[in-house]
Amino acid sequence: MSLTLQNLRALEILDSRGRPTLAVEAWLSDGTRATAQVPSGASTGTHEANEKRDGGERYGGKGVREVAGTVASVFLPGLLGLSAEDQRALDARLIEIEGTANKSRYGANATLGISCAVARAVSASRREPLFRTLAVGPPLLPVPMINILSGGLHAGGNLEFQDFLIVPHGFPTLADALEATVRIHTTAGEILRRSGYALTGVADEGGWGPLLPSNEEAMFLLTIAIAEAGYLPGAQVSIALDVAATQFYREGKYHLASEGRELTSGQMVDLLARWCGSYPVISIEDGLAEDDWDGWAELTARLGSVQLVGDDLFTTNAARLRDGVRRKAANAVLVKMNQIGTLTETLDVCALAREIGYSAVVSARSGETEDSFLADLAVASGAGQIKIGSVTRSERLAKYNRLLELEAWEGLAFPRYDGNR
Ligand code: 2PG
Ligand code: MG
Repeated sequence: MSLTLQNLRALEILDSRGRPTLAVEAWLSDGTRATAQVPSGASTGTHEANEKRDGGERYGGKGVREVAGTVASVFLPGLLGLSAEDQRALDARLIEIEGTANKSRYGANATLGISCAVARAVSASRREPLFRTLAVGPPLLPVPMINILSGGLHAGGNLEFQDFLIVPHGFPTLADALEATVRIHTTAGEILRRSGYALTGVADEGGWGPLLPSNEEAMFLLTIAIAEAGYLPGAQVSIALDVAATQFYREGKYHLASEGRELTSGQMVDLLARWCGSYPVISIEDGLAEDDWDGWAELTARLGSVQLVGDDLFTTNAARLRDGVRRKAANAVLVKMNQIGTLTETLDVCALAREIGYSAVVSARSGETEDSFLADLAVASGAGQIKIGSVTRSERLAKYNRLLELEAWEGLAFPRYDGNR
């Protein structure tokens, strides 16, 4: 019996920052109902698909009640009765109804909520784990990159660089890798306190957000924390960075306000190259700004043995990723569902990355919900890497805990990944 879409409804809920976002519920012809919740970023790239907000007074203009209304009034009539199991056709119809290239008419938050809710309803109807419903190839448990120290827009601008992360790659299981991570997160907190840096809580993604004298101090402290927690920096646990450089790039310069200096693209590349020599760095995301293509080409030519991930650079957009290949920029892509707005387009970017020899890192947003969809998506995509944030705050742990279930109960193996390209 074919499974068709019978109804949709949406609701304004709150994300991990207390900002409105959408929950969408899909009903199928066999009576199955399932919901999905939509994430939201802070350090967003200009080329991302549009996140629609209501404007007006409520929540300072960030409400999504009207957006929620369009799910039933605008999208449902065009989707009703479609096969719920043909995600590609359903997403194509969603894109057609939305009607704009960057989803600026009704919003990528509306399209993504619908896309994910239908997929989850199908998995519930079939009584199979979501990753099996989504799978396009063999499932693969991802190696996480986990935020320990936060800066930039996620921590009140204490530092310019946004995420100082660890990659626990030298462990037999994800469960072991997470135990090591918690130990390193705790140790980092102890070192910060001991060094006299005030800690008043954790940042948006659960990492520590200390006021440090320089960005490099965070690299130094993180390396010490790995060692002091009892692990071998580089051999068991390496460092990944999300510079999020778009956020401090103005008029051709990278403004390191906390250090009172401005750098050119070339000087940024010099700085990153030096750090790669001094610290166990295996991955750098958005080392340069979203449209600094020449800088990216230089960065890639000089540091191509490190994973160089484009987030704001590619915005999970196949056309921009193809542009990147042509310009020899980066060698990896960050994959965020709401940067593009449907599941099909998201998985297509993962497939394209594989085809062109770029690695892919499936990523959460800084504004998240308790929805664990991303964990299943990462496994289904075969990307092999995931970035969720830190090991505190339940919107992050919903995903880690789901991965732990998949490892233990679905028997998925933890891959070996040491960052070597
Ligand atoms: C990023 C993400 C997640 P945001 O820059 O990679 O860390 O942040 O969701 O704010 O864009
Ligand atoms: Mg980023």
